[in-house]
Amino acid sequence: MSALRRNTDYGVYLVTDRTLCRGRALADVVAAAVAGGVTVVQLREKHVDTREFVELARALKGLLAPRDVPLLINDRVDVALACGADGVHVGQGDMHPADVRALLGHTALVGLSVETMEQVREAEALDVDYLGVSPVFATSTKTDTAPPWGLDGLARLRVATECTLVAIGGIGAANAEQVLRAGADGLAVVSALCAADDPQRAAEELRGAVRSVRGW
Ligand code: TZP
Ligand code: MG
Repeated sequence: MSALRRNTDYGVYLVTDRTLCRGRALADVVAAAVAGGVTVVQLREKHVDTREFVELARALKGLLAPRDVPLLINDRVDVALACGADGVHVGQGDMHPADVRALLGHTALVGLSVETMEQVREAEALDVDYLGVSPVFATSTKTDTAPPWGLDGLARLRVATECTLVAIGGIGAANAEQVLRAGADGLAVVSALCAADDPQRAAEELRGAVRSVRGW
């Protein structure tokens, strides 16, 4: 297993959404959030043409590489390859994780969203680095989701699998510790960072929750 796959800390995982950045440049929001302690960034673009997606990805990779923060691309293996990203995150309807792995190779990060226990069982047989527990809570950022796992569902998942669990959906400073105590290894957030008045401070708060639950 690669050093990247062994060492990546999913503690504070920023998933981007330019529409929530309130007119600020995505790179500025990401840079501030990273300064506050974001450990992984996923570029998620739903309504952009491919050329612009690659340009955005390349710019973010240039920003993140010197800071040693891995960049994942949502859905698109071709975009990840073009920009030299560290990995790809896919959902259940996207390219199969085995095909993503075959295309990206064994050093890359591959994440998969799971919405049911059956999907978790299937995922355990796959060579993925983490499962996105989606959604933990209902969220207005993404409305076409499966029913939320809730803290109880997350806690059940924690005892049912040894996979790395990254919780997503409705997470912010107010509930971060609860989500971690229920068993999440990491917190994936969109609006709590992209739409924050002060993304650096918001990231610091999430990082503080991770530190306090992990005991360091
Ligand atoms: N997948 C499941 S919920 C979600 C995604 C991309 C959006 C989470 O957004 P927020 O603003 O952190 O609730
Ligand atoms: Mg997807």
